[in-house]
Amino acid sequence: MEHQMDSSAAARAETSPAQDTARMRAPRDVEVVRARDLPYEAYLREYVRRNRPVVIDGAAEKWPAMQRWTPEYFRERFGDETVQVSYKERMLMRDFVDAVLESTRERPGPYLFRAFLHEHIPGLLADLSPENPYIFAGRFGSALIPERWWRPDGYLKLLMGGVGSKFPVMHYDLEHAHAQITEIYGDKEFYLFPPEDGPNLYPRSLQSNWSQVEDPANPDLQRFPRMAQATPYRAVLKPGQTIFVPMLWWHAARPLTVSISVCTNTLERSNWRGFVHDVCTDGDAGVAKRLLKRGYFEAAGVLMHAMEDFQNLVPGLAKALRLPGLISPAGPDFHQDPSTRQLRFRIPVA
Ligand SMILES: O=C(O)CCC(=O)C(=O)O
Repeated sequence: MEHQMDSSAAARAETSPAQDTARMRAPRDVEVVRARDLPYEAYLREYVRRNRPVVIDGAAEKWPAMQRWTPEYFRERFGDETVQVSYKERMLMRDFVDAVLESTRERPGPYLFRAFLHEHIPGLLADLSPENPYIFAGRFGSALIPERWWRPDGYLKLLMGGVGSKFPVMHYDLEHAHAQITEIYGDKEFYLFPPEDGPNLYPRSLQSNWSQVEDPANPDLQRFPRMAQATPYRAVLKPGQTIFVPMLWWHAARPLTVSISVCTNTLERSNWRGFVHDVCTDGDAGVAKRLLKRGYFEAAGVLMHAMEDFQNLVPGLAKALRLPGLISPAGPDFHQDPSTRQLRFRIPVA
C-alpha cells in the first residue's frame, strides 16, 4: 500500500529528528588542478572571482624550499633564532623543532602560525623565489594602499607543526582576504566550509570569524547539532600543492605528518569591496574621519581598477611606463617578487 512503511522505515521514523540528523555530511573533495593546466588568468576567472576553493598541484616547483626545507634544516640553520610561535609564545627554533618532532596525537606539540618571514626569518625569503604566481598579493602591494595595510608579500608566514598539533581555530580570514597555503614538506589536512554555513559553525560571540567547533572532522554533535547541516569540503595538501581558500570560507588545518608550509593573503577586485567595508567600519573613528577614509579607498579602487585593465590590455606599454604597476600591479609579471628583497613593515604584526 502506498503509505505503508516497511519495518526499517518504521524504525527510522521512530528516531527523533535530532538523532536522525546527528551525523556529519560526508566531505566533498576540493577540486585539484595541475598548475600547468591553470594559467594565472584562468585561476582568477574560475576560482578567485567565483569564490571557489581549489588545490593547485605543482605551483611552486622552482622554489629552493621544495628541496631544502626539512625540520633538520630549520634546526641547523636557524636553531639560535627566536620565533613567534603563537600570539603569546616565543621559542628558540631549535627547541621548537624538537617539540614538533616529538608531537603525537596523545601529546600534541606546538603549532607555528605567527612567524611572518619579513619580520622574523628573512633568511628564508630566498628559498621562496621565483614567486608562485597563485600567491600574488595583488592590491596589498599597491602604492595607494596606506602603510598600515601595505603588504606586497601578502603577509607571508611560515607554518609548522607535528602530528596532533593544529592551527588553533577554525576561522575565516579578516578583511575579506583570500588566503593560499603552499605545502612544502609533509601532509596537512584541511576542512573548508562555504560562507553560507556560518550559522551552522557556531561563530564565537566576541570574535565572529572564529568557530567554537574544535574538530570539524568529528564535531561534538550534541553540543553543535547544526554542524550536521553544514557542507564540509576536505583536502589533504601534499608537498608542492597550494590550496586557495576564498574570502569568508571557514577553514581548519591539521598536520597528518610533520608539516611545513607557507601562508599568504591576496587582495584584488573580487574582495576589494569587502575589504573597504571592513577597514572603514572602524568603531573608534568619528563620522567625518570614516567618510573621508571610505572616500579615499573608493577613489583608490576606481583608479586601481583602471590601471589593472590598462596593464592587461597593453602589457608592454604598461611595463615601460611603470606607473600603472606601481598603482596596482595587475599580476605577478608587474611587480617585484617580494622574496628577492627584505621589506620593512612599520606595524608589527606578531
Ligand atoms: O595552518 C594552516 O595551514 C592554516 C593557516 C591559516 O588559516 C591562517 O594563517 O589564517
